[in-house]
Amino acid sequence: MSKIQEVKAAVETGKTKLIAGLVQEALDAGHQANDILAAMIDAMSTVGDKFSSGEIFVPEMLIAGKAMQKGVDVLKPHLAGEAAVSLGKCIIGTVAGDLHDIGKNLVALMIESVGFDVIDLGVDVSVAKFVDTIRANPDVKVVALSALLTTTMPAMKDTVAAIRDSGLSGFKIIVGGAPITQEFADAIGADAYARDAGGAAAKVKTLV
Ligand code: B1M
Repeated sequence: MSKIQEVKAAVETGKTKLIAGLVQEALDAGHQANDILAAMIDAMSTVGDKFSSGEIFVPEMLIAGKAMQKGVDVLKPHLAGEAAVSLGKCIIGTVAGDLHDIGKNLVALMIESVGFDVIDLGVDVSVAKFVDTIRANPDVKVVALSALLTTTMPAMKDTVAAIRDSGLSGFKIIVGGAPITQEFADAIGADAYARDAGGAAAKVKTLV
């Protein structure tokens, strides 16, 4: 089994104690950080499929998520470049009712790496918290919303609507997450949509 396959297997089976060492070994063996990340994302898809088919349950999904996060921590310095200029502030969070943050954290990391000062509000972020944070940061340039559940897509819609209704301006809203599409982003009045973390970083640069 190659080092990268070992990393993938360790995420799938939630080897939280081993993962950091395995990721480091994969890097030392010459694997690119992006390829290691892709293998871990692939592992999470398998975990999701196993959850859907009833082969595993929430605790196993949670532990796999923890393993992935520990692996990402080792990759971080290799994924994020040093931005030469500051592009302004970006407020990011996972919308109300949604506890998924692995993808959102990757998006935050990549947005930071292209030069934004990221204010990460975490998960299950209420509409009011988004609006209050924008109000407290009048120089914010981008607001980024993540959702991983079809059941929290309405919360994303409500958040965009509340931000628009607040009358606050001078920034763009970007949305994303597994169930989100360009069509949905257009329908709820977001300014932009991105499918993945790299795409989000590239897109936000075009928004300012
Ligand atoms: Co959950 N979960 N989960 N889960 N979980 C999914 C999302 C699911 C697809 C699994 C499945 O059934 N196959 C399913 C959703 C089904 C649906 O709505 N269509 C699901 C479910 C049902 C649930 C619960 C309801 C289960 C339950 O309790 N019965 C529950 C909900 C809890 C809640 O949020 N209220 C739940 C809970 C959890 C855990 C807490 C156990 C854990 C999360 C841990 C954590 O995040 N800290 C978890 C996990 C790990 C998953 C899966 C297995 C993996 C998610 C992940 O981290 N992927 C997931 C299955 C899957 O994704 N295939 C699943 C890796 C990550 C890098 O990808 O997050 O997609 P992702 O992020 C990508 C893109 O989406 C995009 O870029 C990222 C990187 O490239 N992106 C953006 C994300 N945000 C963006 C924002 C942008 C742009 C791009 O612009 C701003």
